[in-house]
Amino acid sequence: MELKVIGQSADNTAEGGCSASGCGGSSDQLSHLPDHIRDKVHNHPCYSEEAHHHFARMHVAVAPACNIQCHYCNRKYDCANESRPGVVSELLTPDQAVKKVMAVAANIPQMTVLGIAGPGDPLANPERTFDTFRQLTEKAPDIKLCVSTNGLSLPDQVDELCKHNIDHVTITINCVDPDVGAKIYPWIFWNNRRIKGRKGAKILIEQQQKGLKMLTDRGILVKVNSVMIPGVNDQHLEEVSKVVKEKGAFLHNVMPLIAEAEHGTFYGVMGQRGPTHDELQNLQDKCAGDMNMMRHCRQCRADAVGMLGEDRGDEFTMDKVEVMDVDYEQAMKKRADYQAEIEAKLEAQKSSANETFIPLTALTKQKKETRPVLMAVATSGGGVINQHFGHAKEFLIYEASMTDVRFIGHRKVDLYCSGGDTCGDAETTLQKTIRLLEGCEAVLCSKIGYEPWEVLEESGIQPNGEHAMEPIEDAVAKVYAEMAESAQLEQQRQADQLQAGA
Ligand code: CLF
Ligand code: SF4
Repeated sequence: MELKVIGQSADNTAEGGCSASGCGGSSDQLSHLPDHIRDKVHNHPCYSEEAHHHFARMHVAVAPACNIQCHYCNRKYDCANESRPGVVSELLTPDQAVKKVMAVAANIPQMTVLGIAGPGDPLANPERTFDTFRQLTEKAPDIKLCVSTNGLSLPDQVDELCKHNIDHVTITINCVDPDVGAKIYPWIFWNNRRIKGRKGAKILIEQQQKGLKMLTDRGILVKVNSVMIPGVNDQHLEEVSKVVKEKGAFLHNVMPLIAEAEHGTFYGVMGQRGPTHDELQNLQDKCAGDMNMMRHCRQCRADAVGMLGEDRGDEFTMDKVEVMDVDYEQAMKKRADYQAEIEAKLEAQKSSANETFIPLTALTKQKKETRPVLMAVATSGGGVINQHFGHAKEFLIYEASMTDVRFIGHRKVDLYCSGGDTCGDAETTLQKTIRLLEGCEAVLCSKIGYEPWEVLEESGIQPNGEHAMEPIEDAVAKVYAEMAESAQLEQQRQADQLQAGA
């Protein structure tokens, strides 16, 4: 039976809401939502943190043009609104996109959402975007439709979005102050003219805010993405969070700037840095006071396919899709059964968890005040610890304390072990992984080799393979309780105090 572990103030949900575990909806957080909203988010991997462990999304790259310029974007690369830098492998026509969606849906039963997120701005390519949505509404009615935009032409497109039953819209809003905007957007293209600097930023901001209000007035769920750019808008994003919340946005996703010189972006070339893990988490925590925060975003490519954090795009290139024989009626039935099975499993877990609610404090006899601890978790999905340390492409990061276990983000790492040929590089890659896990005191995985075990221990990170196949939050809570029992956390706290005093 699954053990549901809660903290001392777990019934104090008013304080936390989504922010209690830091994200746009774990199971408990969805329960306070009205039914019609819960229906929209419960299997959307971006709008629900829990759903991202179980359901997949895909993007189709049908929208090449853009009507603004962001300093973090190079047209050659995916739209940074919803992506990480990386060329789109194939630009698709709407007909090709529809074929691809149906092929993916037939082969990945967890796929619930189709998003259009670039490589330019979907609403700057309205014919291609809406042709794709129109065809999919008819041919694949079981798939949720989602779109992401910079917002410039959003107010003009709201009616069309409603017509196609688009229930989820993301707007990238990096500022509500044109002076800040002028540092992010060199120009916009508006009424057939290029408008530069503050004037252009002001128009963009007005359009974004107007579009946001129009959507929420119509009951469409809006997620706001913001790119955190240290020294440019980092101090300003709390204000953005307040403003968009007031206008009814459902979720705020503060993402780190990705800027490398080799991407050829203005920020990359100028050496503008992105935020550190701590800076990002601090800002997300500050914004969480006002808003539901998304912390599990993977800054996907505009042609991403699969669960968040995995990319199965190579399995569905157009040459492969063209020769796939898809019986969508049959596939739709299979998908419905598969997804019902996942839902039933989650429901069963929730009710058994409700019966066995155990406060975190009950897991430890340690009564002294203990400090919070960061732990890294290796998982390949399903909400359980089920991945070998050496096979993890990313680690989920959880913060455990005596009052809570909360998901706070993920960190991408290079593969430690990818087979014999790369063994010569193993040490370097392992060291890199350890650097990325900075701040974490334990790593939970299904298995781990002897060598990385030793190196992790030497680096002050305790490897733990004892909780394979257990639900993540339960396992994290148990490991925390063990650390508290062994007085490890208290001793460390005293050492920290001594050091601070020295
Ligand atoms: Fe795609 Fe975006 Fe829809 Fe999700 S992604 S259009 S809302 S279906 Fe999700 Fe990817 Fe983050 Fe976007 S993890 S980049 S938030
Ligand atoms: Fe690039 Fe997207 Fe910005 Fe357009 S909106 S410039 S495609 S990041």
